[in-house]
Amino acid sequence: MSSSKFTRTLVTSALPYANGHIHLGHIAGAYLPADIYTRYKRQRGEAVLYVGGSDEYGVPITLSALKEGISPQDVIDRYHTANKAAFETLGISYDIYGRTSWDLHADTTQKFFTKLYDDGDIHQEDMELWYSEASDRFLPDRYVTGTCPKCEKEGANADECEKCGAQYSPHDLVSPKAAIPGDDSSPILKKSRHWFLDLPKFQANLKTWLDTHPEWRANVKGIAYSWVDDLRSRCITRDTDWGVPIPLDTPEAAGKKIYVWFDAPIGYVTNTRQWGIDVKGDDTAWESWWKEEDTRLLHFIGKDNVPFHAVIFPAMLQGQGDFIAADTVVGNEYLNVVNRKTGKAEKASKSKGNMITVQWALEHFAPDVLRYYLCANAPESKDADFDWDEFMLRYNGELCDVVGNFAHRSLTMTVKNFDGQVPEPINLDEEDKAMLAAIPAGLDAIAESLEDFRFRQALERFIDLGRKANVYFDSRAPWVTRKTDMERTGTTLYVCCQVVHALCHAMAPFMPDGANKLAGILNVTLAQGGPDGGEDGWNVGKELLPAGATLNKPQVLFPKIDKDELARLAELHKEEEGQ
Ligand code: B3M
Ligand code: ZN
Repeated sequence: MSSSKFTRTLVTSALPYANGHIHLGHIAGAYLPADIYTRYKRQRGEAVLYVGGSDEYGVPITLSALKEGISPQDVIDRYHTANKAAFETLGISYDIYGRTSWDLHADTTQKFFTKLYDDGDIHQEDMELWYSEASDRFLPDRYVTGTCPKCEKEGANADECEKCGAQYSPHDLVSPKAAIPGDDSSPILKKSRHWFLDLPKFQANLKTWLDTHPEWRANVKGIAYSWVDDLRSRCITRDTDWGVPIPLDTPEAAGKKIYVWFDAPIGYVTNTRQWGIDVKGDDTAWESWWKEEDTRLLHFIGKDNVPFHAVIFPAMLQGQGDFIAADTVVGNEYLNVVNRKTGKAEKASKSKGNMITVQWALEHFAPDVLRYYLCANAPESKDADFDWDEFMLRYNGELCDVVGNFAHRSLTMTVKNFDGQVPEPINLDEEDKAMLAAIPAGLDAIAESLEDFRFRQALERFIDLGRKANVYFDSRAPWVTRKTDMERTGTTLYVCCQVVHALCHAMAPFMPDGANKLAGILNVTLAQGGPDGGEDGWNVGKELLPAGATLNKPQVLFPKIDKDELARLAELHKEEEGQ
């Protein structure tokens, strides 16, 4: 295990824009893997802190506000509240879910900026930018559209064309027009002072740091190296009134703000700070998480955010002088959606109406159901497809039929025939011993996959332990031996109860609701852990329940999804969320 030189782990998940509802693709990529990892670490008794929150600045938010005729604050309040609730219901167990609109965040961001500025890592330049005389304002990014200089299609963005994929300088956009409600005038180019982060200064150190991490996923390394090899200064300010103010007392900085991609990752620091204030009553508590070499910093993100987490933010951290660097950036690919009519996978997009929001999914499915499929089918090393039918088949056929069914038949037979108690084992034979030996081996194998961020494999290994248990159960046939040999039946069910107990602990990071239910039936406690660490509760799964331990009334852990109901919901989704 590579985590030995570390005594605490700081886990971050990308901060979703508070400009729309999070959807299942986001969950499969940046949130569920981070949550499973964090829950696992807590269970191990390792000190771990999981920070997340909303990303609340940037042009898309002001544009939404303009379109709806409401304030940017209204937009972020709406989506921050909705997304925070969706994460909670799904069991994404943040220690804090913060907001970049907090005053504390402006303070943290400005400190970052000032340190870089004072050290000469930020310089200023005058740029020529589109300006609307009609609205008396600069038109950043998506506030301008025009004709693509390459394919000549209309409706191209200021610096890229979504139709042909071309990227160009805003000056090359043909027939530019303002793209804000009530203003489609032709803008002029006007001079504006901006601030740039001198990324080339950090190039050598970034390269050395990347070289120390050959173990990263290939997709992340590839993108990171291609950026580091071609580093340019980046503009980190914008002509907008929605953002963190530039901490410079010059007339040129007035009315401008820091660019959202500069402040957003600093949100991780802010949210750690706020956590320290809330939980420890101490505004220095965050520092050990960001400045001490024995902290392991991990970022969980979607592929499109790799350059910011593997190059730009690391440079910003380096420039602070006393911050640690990330140990791993876990970047995920995309979750496409299979069209039920054509059977073909399509990119999830708002315009296709095939995005499944977490909010909608949770109205119709239990959190464990979604967590199971999204982990079993996570886009770890390549894109994955969300397929409604496969979703049902895998959940029903694996989690319900293998693990749920094994636990249920073992526990109901035990409770019914042995007075609600774990029976006494008499004469364990080779088959019993082999099954008992599979428990520590199985838990170790799952742990190994989790330590390596192979969440799909970890879940497969969990199901494999259930498969072995079913083979054992069928071979011992306690429903037959019950009629002739109660001793043999008791021994079999003793072994089965031990596997159920192990499955309960191993299930907890993936399907916390099922694990809690099962722990209640078994009368055992699952380790909670947290930022201060605790006892190792993972290996408790390897310990044996004593004969005579009392069991509570079994209940179905994972109810099956009905085929017709699934078809109805897939249709309903199209009506309610599709376009
Ligand atoms: N809000 C983009 C996204 O949601 C951006 C991530 C910020 S992470 C610091 O994918
Ligand atoms: Zn084009």
